[in-house]
Amino acid sequence: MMKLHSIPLVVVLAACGAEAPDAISGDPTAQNSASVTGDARGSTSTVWTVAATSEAIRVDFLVQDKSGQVVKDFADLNTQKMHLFGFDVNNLALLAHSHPTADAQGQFHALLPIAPGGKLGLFAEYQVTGATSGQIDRGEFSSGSEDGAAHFDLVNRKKSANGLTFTLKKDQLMVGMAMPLLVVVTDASGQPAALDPWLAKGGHLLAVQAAAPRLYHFYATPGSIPKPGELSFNCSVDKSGNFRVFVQVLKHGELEPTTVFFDVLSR
Ligand SMILES: [Cu+2]
Repeated sequence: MMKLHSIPLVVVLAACGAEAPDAISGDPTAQNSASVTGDARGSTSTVWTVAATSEAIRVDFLVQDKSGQVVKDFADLNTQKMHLFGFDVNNLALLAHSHPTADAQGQFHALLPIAPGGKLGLFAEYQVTGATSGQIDRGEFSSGSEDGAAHFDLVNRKKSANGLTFTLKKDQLMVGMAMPLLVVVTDASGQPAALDPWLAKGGHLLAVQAAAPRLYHFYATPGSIPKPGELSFNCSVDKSGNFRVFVQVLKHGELEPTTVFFDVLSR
């Protein structure tokens, strides 16, 4: 049993596309976990129960419909029923991208690392069976300390990780217009990297702005890869300003994705 310690708590929840999430403050000393029902702007909403231990953040959540019934029937969305993303809201680090499964009651469970910046942003992406598209719900958990704001670096266009080099060749984001972000991935010898599809796509791109009010998720479909090692993401955003975009690809023969990020300006 991990030791729980008392920390201030704020849980915020809103459906995807919400302009400004409503903040709900908990009593900072009475408890270290809270269950808060969000303002359901979509047809369903996510109810988060978040608790901090000294080593991790325990996240339990479920999806409910407008009448409060727990939703248990999900369609496959990029091969998975549920995608959970965790961000450090203050310094915009991607802490987790996992695929929890639901228990018999329809509750999903996950353990996430503690956000060094003190605030954890949570996103659940799913598609209810029968719905025409997926949706992303947001939650936020604060451990009280507020350390570090994201520093956006609009200059560095080359990043290396796991023996792969990522070069951002096109980065012209525009509000209300789909624009390609082009990423070239090469291996240690400078040749186009051998990549496998991951979650049914050639690559995944996650985009957030400061404080991660919303998560955008774009794909490079395998059939749209222009050349080996090239990933073109058709990105459409509805806000101007700095974005941090996380590129996730699966190196050939590996099981876990390699992730890098770039900072880009949306005009
Ligand atoms: Cu996922």
